[in-house]
Amino acid sequence: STMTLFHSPSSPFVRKVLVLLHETGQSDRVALQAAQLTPISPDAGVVESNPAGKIPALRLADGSVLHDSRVILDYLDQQHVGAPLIPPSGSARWRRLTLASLADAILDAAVLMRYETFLRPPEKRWDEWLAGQQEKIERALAYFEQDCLAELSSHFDIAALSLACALGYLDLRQPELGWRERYAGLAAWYAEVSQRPSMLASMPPA
Ligand code: GSH
Repeated sequence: STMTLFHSPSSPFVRKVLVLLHETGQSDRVALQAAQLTPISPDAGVVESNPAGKIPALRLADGSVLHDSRVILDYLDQQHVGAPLIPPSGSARWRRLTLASLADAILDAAVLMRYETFLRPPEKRWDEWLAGQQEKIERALAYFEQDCLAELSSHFDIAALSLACALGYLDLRQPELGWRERYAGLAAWYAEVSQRPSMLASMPPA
């Protein structure tokens, strides 16, 4: 393979890259390099490639490095000849990228909450801040449920795969959230898309 992806099996942002690679038939082009990292224990190899110390980062054949996940997905979507997963132009492009951004916002909030509860010493936790992150997730889910079900079902592109990875991450880190009880449309949609080979192949370990 010609490219190297800094990778962790539980990172939902990495999963977006894996899903796009699978959906576009490019999985064989990328070697995975395991990285274990948190904001308080950075990975030296990752930091060398991405000063932000975050994954995913993708090293190309010429040694240059791309990050973050949005840039990597944009790049990889231009490296195959099938139907693009990011609309190349027009209002569809901005709409689908905005929905993908909202899915990423769910992930940003959920990853920050994970650090707050898993890394931060209990006596230093800040409940209002956690509640604020949870509200972002709830508002985004409600918006997807109320306004976007038809759009999501139309095709499995950048917007749909980003939300699918976000819902998968909520199942992993917030199993008690019970989002399916409040968002039946999303639950039905996710039941279907989570069975796609790309989603099954990239499932995080339990
Ligand atoms: N906006 C970034 C993207 O879309 O790639 C977010 C990536 C991100 O937050 N990655 C997490 C990470 O590397 C792992 S899921 N965290 C380490 C840190 O924040 O130092």
